[in-house]
Amino acid sequence: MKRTGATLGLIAASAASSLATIVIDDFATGAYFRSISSGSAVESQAGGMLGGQRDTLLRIQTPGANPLLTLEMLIGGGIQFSSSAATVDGMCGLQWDGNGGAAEEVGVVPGFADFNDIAGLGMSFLGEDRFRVQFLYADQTMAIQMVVRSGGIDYVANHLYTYSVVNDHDDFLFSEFAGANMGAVQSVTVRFDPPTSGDFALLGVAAVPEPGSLAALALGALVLARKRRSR
Ligand SMILES: [Ca+2]
Ligand SMILES: [Ca+2]
Repeated sequence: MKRTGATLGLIAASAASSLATIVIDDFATGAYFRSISSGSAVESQAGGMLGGQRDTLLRIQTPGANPLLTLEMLIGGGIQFSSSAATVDGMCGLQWDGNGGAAEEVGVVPGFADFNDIAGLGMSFLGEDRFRVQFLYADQTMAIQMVVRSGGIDYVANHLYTYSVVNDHDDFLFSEFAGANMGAVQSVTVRFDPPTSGDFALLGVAAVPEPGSLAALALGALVLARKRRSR
């Protein structure tokens, strides 16, 4: 069994290294801590994430009694959104646009103002086929909106996500952003909107290649391992 695991691991590792996963943010840099009891906060942190900075948005939607929302990023521990009061309804957003500034959008949909006139990330994701939002946990079903900006236009996809197992993830296929030029992406934005008292933590956001080839390799390894064991 030990040998099987090692074989699988080796094959998976070599396959992974030949496929191009682009880490957008693994929350290893750009430490952050912010609590609000009213309104919203839009801020920017510098670090080794894609584009060299991340924008954060924290907003109280319905305050309830004694509202307190916190967004905290501990180095190596992911980023955590927490509602300290059971009656507060909030949301948060993360944006990578390669621009050191951040501003809040005024409108119906809470979010970031777009910097229409900048190249932004100028990023090509042509070697990948989906964005992966990696969760550490989430205590309630939440709405997740992902926005890809290219050619000065926002392409939007909406999910309703229910966390199920440890280290679960939610994938946004590029096909959900029909019309977006994934070869020249200006910015990537994710908005998390949990219901009242919702908490969640993220381990990372990445653009990953189509997993078919990796799955085929893993299956091959399994078949090989079974043959060995049956001898
Ligand atoms: Ca909410
Ligand atoms: Ca920015």
